[in-house]
Amino acid sequence: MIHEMGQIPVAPPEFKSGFIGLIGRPNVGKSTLMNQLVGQKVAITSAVAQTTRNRLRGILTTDQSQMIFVDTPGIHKPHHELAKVIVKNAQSTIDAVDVILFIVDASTPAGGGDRYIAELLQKSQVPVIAGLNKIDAATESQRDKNRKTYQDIIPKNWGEHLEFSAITGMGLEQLQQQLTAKLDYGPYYYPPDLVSDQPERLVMAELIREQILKYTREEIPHSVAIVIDRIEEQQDLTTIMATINVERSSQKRILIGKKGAMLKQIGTAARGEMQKIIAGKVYLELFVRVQSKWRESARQVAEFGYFQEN
Ligand SMILES: Nc1nc2c(ncn2[C@@H]2O[C@H](COP(=O)(O)OP(=O)(O)OP(=O)(O)O)[C@@H](O)[C@H]2O)c(=O)[nH]1
Ligand SMILES: [Mg+2]
Repeated sequence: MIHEMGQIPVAPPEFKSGFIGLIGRPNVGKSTLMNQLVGQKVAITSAVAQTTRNRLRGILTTDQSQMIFVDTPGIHKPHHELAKVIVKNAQSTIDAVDVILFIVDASTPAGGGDRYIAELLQKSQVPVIAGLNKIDAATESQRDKNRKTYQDIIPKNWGEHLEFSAITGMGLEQLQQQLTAKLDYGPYYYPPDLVSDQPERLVMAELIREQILKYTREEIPHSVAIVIDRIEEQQDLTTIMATINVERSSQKRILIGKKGAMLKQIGTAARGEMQKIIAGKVYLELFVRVQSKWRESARQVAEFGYFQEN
């Protein structure tokens, strides 16, 4: 049965669907979990906190359900305009979804950041499931100790918390069951074969940013904004031109590296990732430009594609 739109089928009776917000402090593994659940790399991930800057959707469709995961930036205390916008977007997700998965890191004890978010979630009417991620990264006795600290901040009316590993996949089947149980009957919101609704430009920009997160240190990962200037598609070759904006000329020097070595390394790695999702070859050209203190400027933050989404 095909809907008039041509792509979205009519859901069978008792089909469940809905939006599931992935909420937690930075670096707990929200994006890694979303990728694992939908079975594809939809969001970039890294060991650096504050990797995710945009709300991203990853879609998992089975015969019985369609779960739309909304990955959000880690909620933290914002120190500049960029952080203010991205944290607001994470917070406004809370009331815009059907279920929330509150994710914490089982390999460390609960901290002030987790407590703050737990309190925020308690004020909302949306049902919450709490999940302890990274259980592979702690010994059993560490896990026991940390679990107690999380039980102190997780309200009893959220029900039993779940434990899993986004990396190994341990516990994820049960997580999926619990999430589906919380969803109502509903339609297909997206065609069944779609895993992400991100525009191509954003995907390309994120793949470049991912390599910068991997190869640079300290303030640089946080100081970059990627703008895709042009995408040209010929038969077997896609040409992509992008500008990496940084805040200081010292950062530009580091990003370019000795005789351009760093930029080349980043470009080669990003191109490899791009070729995994684009059929055919990619030619990637990167420019680095200094935009002094762009993260402090509301105008420039918006110009680079970060704006309030509700
Ligand atoms: N050992 C282990 N590491 C994990 C697990 N899940 C995520 N990680 C690692 O934790 C780091 C952060 O993961 P992300 O998925 O980027 O975390 P995030 O919550 O999306 O972070 P922000 O976007 O900054 O809010 C990465 O180095 C991941 O590989 C897990 O289950 N086990
Ligand atoms: Mg993330």
